[in-house]
Amino acid sequence: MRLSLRFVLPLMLVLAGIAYAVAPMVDRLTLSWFVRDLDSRAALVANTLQEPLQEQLTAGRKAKTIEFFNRMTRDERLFAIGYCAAPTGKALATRSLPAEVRCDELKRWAGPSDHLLASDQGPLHVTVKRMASDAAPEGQLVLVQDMSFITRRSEETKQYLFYLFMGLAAVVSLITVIIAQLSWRGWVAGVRSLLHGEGLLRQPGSGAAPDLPGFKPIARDLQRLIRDLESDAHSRDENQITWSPESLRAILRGELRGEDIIVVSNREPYVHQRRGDRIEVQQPASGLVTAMEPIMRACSGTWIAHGSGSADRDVVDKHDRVAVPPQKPAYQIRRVWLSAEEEAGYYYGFANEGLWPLCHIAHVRPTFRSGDWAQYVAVNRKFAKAVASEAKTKDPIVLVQDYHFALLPKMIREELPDATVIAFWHIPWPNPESFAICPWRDEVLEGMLGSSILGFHTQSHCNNFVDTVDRFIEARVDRDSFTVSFGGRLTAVRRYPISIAWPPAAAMVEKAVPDCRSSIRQLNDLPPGHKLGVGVDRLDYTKGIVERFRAIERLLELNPGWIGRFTFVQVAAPTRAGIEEYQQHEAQVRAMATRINGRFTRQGPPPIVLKVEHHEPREVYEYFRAADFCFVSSLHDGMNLVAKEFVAARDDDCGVLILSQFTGAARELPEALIVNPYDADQCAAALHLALTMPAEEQRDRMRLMRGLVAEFNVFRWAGRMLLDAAAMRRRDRLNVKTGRAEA
Ligand code: GDG
Repeated sequence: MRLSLRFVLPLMLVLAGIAYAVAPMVDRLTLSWFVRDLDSRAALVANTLQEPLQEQLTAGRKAKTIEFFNRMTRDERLFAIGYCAAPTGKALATRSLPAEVRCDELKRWAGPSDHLLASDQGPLHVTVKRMASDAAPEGQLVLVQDMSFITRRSEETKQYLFYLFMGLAAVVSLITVIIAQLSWRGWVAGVRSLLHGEGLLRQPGSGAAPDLPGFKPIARDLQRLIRDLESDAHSRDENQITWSPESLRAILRGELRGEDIIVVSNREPYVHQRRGDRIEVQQPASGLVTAMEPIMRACSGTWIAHGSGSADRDVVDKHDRVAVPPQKPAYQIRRVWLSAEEEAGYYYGFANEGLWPLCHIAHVRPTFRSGDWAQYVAVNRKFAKAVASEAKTKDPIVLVQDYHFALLPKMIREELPDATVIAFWHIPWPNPESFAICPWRDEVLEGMLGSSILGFHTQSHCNNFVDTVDRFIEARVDRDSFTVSFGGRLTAVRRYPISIAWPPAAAMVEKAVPDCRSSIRQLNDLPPGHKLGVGVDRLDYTKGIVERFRAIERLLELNPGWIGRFTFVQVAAPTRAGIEEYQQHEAQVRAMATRINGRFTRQGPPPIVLKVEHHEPREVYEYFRAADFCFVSSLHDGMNLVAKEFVAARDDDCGVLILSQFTGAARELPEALIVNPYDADQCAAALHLALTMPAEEQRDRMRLMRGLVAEFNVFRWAGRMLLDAAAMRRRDRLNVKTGRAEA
């Protein structure tokens, strides 16, 4: 309305001005037309009068002539008629002949443009025609015509003109306003669609956004620009933050305003075990737990996990919840109970005999059984129900962890359509050909695409996932934005390299490095100054422990001088012992250590000490601090946190990290000695290099690695995901709002 007034009023004024300026021109033009008409009319009248007038004059009937003239002037336009027999004397005329028209001054009206006479009666037109006869050779007829009708008509014309321009203004304004309104709405709809990231690019799930082809060429660029600006803003924000539990809490408060956060994982962060009549609390050996635990301490949500400890049921409340950490409770664990069959099918079967080898290129064949799959589906459903029952709001943020819960994102969405589901896949994602082995390939992919955000450690895992989706299911993949649109929903596939808490907990590093060196050597019957290497892993075939031992064997073959002067301690936490492949692997690792020790032990300590038992984190750190090097030889590893923990443990800036090129960590820690674990000679050379590396070089390398881990710590990992989730929630809310406004 405001727009219309702003536009219409000036337009009307302009047109009125034009009408005002044009009117005199039109006046002049019509006047000249009318004068021409009057001239020819006068000629006609004169011709008509000629004969009867001559007759009257010849007969000398003056009175009759005047009467004849009077009759003629009954015509409303013929105002007066007169006859001058000679240039002197009085005219024989009607009474209406103006006094200015005199016989002695007829020349005044003779010119072609001198016909006008202003009088009290209005404007008059005077025509003088020669009308000679024998009796009056200089006779002249005077015709005076009334011109007031011209003035009347001119006034009427001016009025019509004015109305015409006003009408024109109204019509032009109306058309312009309609066009402006239509195109404004079109723009608004178009820009709205662009901002929604919908419509113009025809993304499914966009609702009925209008298809405006004119916008298409710019839509992609605009979207990219918005994304770039967003990610620029993010990375600026990210870099400006010192990532710590406090900053993470501040983000949760500021960006998510204390929203409901739920974590779901198979493994629980604290396990209650019965030892005789005592209950012990254990922290499991798990990279996922290592990463998520400090996050949960920072944001105090609910962690839903399988209650696997022998005393777990004894310590929960009636809702199956227990507050942890035991010394200083900061968040809740909600335990989900699984039967032996469920655990066998879901955990040991589908997850660890199927998906785990499927996703790792470690040359162990995946085994898929339909019974395992059924349990996997049922347990995922059970956890989805647990999420729904733990949710305090209808739109919680749910962080789904790992390959045990590929179906959970979709199931959560069925229970809580407004939830923001962030799924993180802690292990690699294989290429499409490898993944195609899985008989429930499509169901797994569709389950994962229930996530709002799907995270992997590296870009190549993201690429593999997107390629797999593109190959096997009917989804729209956008490689610019790295999003997948499936079933009317969008999943952002993002790289979030995981890390560890920084700085490490004070308790982990409180014992001085020299003390750690001596106590660990003492503990393992090694002489002081004895060279020590460590490996810390779950006893898993993907960790390359066999290849590690082969490299040690090769080192001793190539450099026998190290025999008796160097020992490698392998801390191997038992894991998935119910699976035959793991039992065989453990047997193989044990046998190999025994064989190598048999081959290379002289009088001194053995080259390999194998500790197949669980260690507390503090003990693990003591090993890290005591060692000259740490060897991570995974055959394939999503990230590998041991590498980062070793770096974090070395606040003395000493120690060498030997790191497999097949870990995600190798992309972040190039200052490590990067090796191919399948190449025993290369690994042996790296071992030798590590054992002989000057302290200065160790320090230079270690400082760079510590800088990276400090900067890209686990709080940043979680913070980035949560910031992305917050941005996504803001965008969704805006879309809902603008969608409503459109309706
Ligand atoms: C998966 C991915 C990814 C080991 N032994 C003991 C023990 N550990 C701790 C280590 C470390 C953790 O376990 C192992 O973490 P990793 O990252 O090396 O490996 P996964 O368990 O396979 O983890 C992996 C990770 O998820 C996170 O996303 O990095 O790629 O495979 O923290 O110190 N801890 C205790 N006792 C032990 O005996 N307490």
